[in-house]
Amino acid sequence: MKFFLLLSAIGFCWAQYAPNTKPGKTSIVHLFEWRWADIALECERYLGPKGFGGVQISPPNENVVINNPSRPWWERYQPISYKLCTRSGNEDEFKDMVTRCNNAGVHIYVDAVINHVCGHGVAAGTGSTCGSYFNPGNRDFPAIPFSAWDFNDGKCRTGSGDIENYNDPYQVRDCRLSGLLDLALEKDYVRSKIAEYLNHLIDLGVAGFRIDASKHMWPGDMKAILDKLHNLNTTWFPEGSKPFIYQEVIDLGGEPIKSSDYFENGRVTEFKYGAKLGTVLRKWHGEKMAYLKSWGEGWGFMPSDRALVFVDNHDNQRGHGAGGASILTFWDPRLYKMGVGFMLAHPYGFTRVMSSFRWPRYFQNGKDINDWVGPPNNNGVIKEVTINEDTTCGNDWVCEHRWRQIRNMVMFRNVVDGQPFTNWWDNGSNQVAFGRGNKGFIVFNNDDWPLSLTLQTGLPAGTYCDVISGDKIGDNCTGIKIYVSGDGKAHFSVSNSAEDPFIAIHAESKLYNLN
Ligand code: AAO
Repeated sequence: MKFFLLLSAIGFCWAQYAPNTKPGKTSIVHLFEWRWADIALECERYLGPKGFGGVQISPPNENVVINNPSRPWWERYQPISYKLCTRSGNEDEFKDMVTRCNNAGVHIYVDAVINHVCGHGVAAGTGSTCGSYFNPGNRDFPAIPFSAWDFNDGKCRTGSGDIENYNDPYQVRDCRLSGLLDLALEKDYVRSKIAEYLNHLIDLGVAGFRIDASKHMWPGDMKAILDKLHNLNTTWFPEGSKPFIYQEVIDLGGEPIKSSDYFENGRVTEFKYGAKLGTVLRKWHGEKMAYLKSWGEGWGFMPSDRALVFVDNHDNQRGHGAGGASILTFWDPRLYKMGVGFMLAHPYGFTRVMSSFRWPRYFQNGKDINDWVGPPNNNGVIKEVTINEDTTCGNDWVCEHRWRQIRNMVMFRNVVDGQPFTNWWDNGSNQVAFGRGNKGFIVFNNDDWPLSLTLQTGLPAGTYCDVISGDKIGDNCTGIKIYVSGDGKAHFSVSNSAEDPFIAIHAESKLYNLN
C-alpha cells in the first residue's frame, strides 16, 4: 500500500488539473481564430468584468499558408516553426495580449500543436505565415530546426504511412494523422524543441495548454515534455504554479485508446458530453431531460475532476473530429442556449464556452462542403471583431459568449461554485429543475406543453431576477421576476413557446431593496 502511494505520488506529481483561473472564475472561452489585438480588448472590456476566467486561443505559431482552398481555418494546425507569427498577430501583439488579459484577471490558454508539423504533401516553397522556408518532401524545417531524423517515418507500419485503423494504438501514435508529418517524440532533441516553444509561452505569461491531437502521442512521451516545463510567470501566478494541461483525446468508447490513459498528464476533453447532451436536447433515440438526473460519471463520463467539457468545439461544430450530427451549435440557437445553460449550471467538469465565426454552410449529401472556410477576412487578413450598439458582434463573429443567456450563466457558475447538486425535480419527460445548494436554481422546459408549478429552490426568501430573460440592473429586473418564499419555494411558469424555455436565478440576481 505504501509503495503504491509512493508510486502514485511520483506518477501524479506533475499533472496539473487546476485551471489557474482567478479564484471564483470557473469557465474559459475559446475565441476561435480571433486576432490577438481583439482578444486583448475583449479581456479588458468584457471578459474580465463578466467573470470569464480565461481564453483558449488559436495556435499562435507559424503555419503553412494554404491557398487551395483559400486560407482554411485548419491551416493553423499545420505548423512549420515555433515563431509566434500567424494571421492572429506577431510576437509583440501576442505579448501585449497576454499582459493585458492577465492584468484584467483573464488568463490565456494556448492550443499547442506538437504532435506533428504540416502535411507531407505540401510543396516546398509554399508560403508560411512568417516567411520561414520549409520542405516537407525531405522533412526539412530549418526554422526549428527539424530534419528527417526527427520524424516517425521509419516507425509507422501502414502502407500509406497514415493512420488507417484506430483500433491499432501503434498506428494511432506512430503514423500520420491525415498525412500530417508525425514527430518522433521519443527523441530528447524533439522533446526539447517543443518544451522550448512551450516555455517561451509560459515565460510570456500563459496559464496553460490545450494539447492538440493528444491521442496521437504516447502519454509517456508527452509526460517527458511536460517534465521540462517551467512554472508559471510569477508576475501573475503564485510561486510554483504549473501550467494547466488539457489533452484533446476523442474517446467516445469503442477504441482501445482511452481518455484515462492520459490522466497522469492532466485533464482530458470529454467528447461524450456534447454528443450526449445534444442527443438529449434533440430528444433523439428516446432520450429525455429527466435522465439528466444522473448526468456526469453516471453517464459513463470520466471523473469530473479530470474532465474539460464543452457543448461544441471548432471541429465538431462543422463536422470535423467526432460527435456527429447531435452536436448543438449556434446554428440551432434555442437548443444551444439550453445546452450551454445546462452545462454551466451543472457541477460536472471544467467548462469551456465556444465562440465562433459564421460561415456559408452548404450541405451536399449530408456534408457541409464549406467546412473548411476560414475566419471573416479581407483578402486573407482576419477581420476585426466589431461591437454593435446592442453589445453583439459584427463582421460575422458570432460571439456566443456575449449572448445574454450564455454570459449570465457563466456568472451563475461562478456564483454557485463549490455548491452541491440539489433539489432535482423532473416530470418524467423533458421538464427538469435543479439547484446548487442555497446559491442558484434553474428550471428547463423542453417539452411541447407549458410548465407551471411550485418548486423547492433551496434559496433564501426574496425576489430574484431570471438571468435568462433579462438582467438585474440596479435594483430591478429587465426580465422575469421570481419570488422565493420563506420555505424556499417559488412558482415557475415556462411556456413551451418561450423564446428561451428556461429560467435561472442565483444569489447575485436577488433584489436587495425588496424583502
Ligand atoms: C487537412 C485536410 C486533410 C489533409 C491534411 C494534411 O483537411 O484532408 O490530409 O490537412 O494536409 C484540422 C482539420 C483537418 C486538417 C488539419 C490540418 O480538422 O481537416 O487536415 O487540421 O490542417 C482526429 C484526431 C483529432 C483531430 C480530429 C480532427 O484524433 O486529434 O481528427 N482534432 C485536432 C484538431 C483539429 C486538427 C487536428 C487535430 C490536427 O482539433 O482541428 O485538424 O492538428 C475518429 C477518431 C478521432 C478522430 C476522428 C476524425 O472519431 O476516434 O480520434 O479525430 O475519427 O478522424 C464516430 C466515432 C469517433 C470517430 C468519428 C469520426 O463519431 O465514434 O470515434 O466517428 O469517424
